[in-house]
Amino acid sequence: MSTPQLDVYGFPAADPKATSASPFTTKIECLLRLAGLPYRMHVVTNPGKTPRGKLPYLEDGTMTVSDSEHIVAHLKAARGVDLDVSLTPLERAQSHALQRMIEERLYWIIVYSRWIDPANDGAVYEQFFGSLPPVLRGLIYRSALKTTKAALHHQGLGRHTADEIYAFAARDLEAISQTLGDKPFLFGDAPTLADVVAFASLTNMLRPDFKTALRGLVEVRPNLVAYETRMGALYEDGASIRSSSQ
Ligand SMILES: N[C@@H](CCC(=O)N[C@@H](CS)C(=O)NCC(=O)O)C(=O)O
Repeated sequence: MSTPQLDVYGFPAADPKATSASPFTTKIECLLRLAGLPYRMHVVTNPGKTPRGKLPYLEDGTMTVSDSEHIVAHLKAARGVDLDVSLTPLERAQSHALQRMIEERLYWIIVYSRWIDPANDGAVYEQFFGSLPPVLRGLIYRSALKTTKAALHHQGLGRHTADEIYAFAARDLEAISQTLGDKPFLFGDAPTLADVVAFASLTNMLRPDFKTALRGLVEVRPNLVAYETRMGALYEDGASIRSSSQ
């Protein structure tokens, strides 16, 4: 029996020079590319119609796997993808802590910087909803903005000032920068899952055309800028294994 095709469902890029606007979608694409596993990409714009209301999700034959963390576990169990084989137990623990910081805190700061920061007023409207018919655009944008504001409020970040939020980001970015030091990748000479996760967020801070203080906070840390370029080259090298669903 032949191995089933992998189908990834995720958000599109906000602009042509960027990866998916969703760090979690970028993470799965990057992991598959580093692992050399061909996949078919399905661009989805309405996460409300997905199995758990979030992107990305993966179809592997008859199995549907939602949430990037479950997808990583599935790819390890079903396809033998494990970028962390050579990490020590201590490095695995450090990698886990870094990933949670990036995905559970920095992620929300990216969301804040795009949707709420007054510097970006209107940018999300154009970049995420610009392709919708004009009658629907305003309606869907206002509903998504309301949901995003509520999510940031409940998460807690939305209760702070912009200066406080970007000060949180600076500390998180400094932690990544110090962990990286002058090594090519976070845990040495080869990329691991933590690099995939860090790249997915850093590239989303540097590349898309949002006026965000986050870009400046990355740019003052030259090792992070060079690292994003290094990971970006690996990501691009794997582009040929992606096919489009259209
Ligand atoms: N823990 C999830 C987070 C996924 C997530 O937050 N996805 C966002 C896009 S970056 C999403 O689908 N948001 C749509 C919504 O909440 O309505 C994962 O790792 O996949």
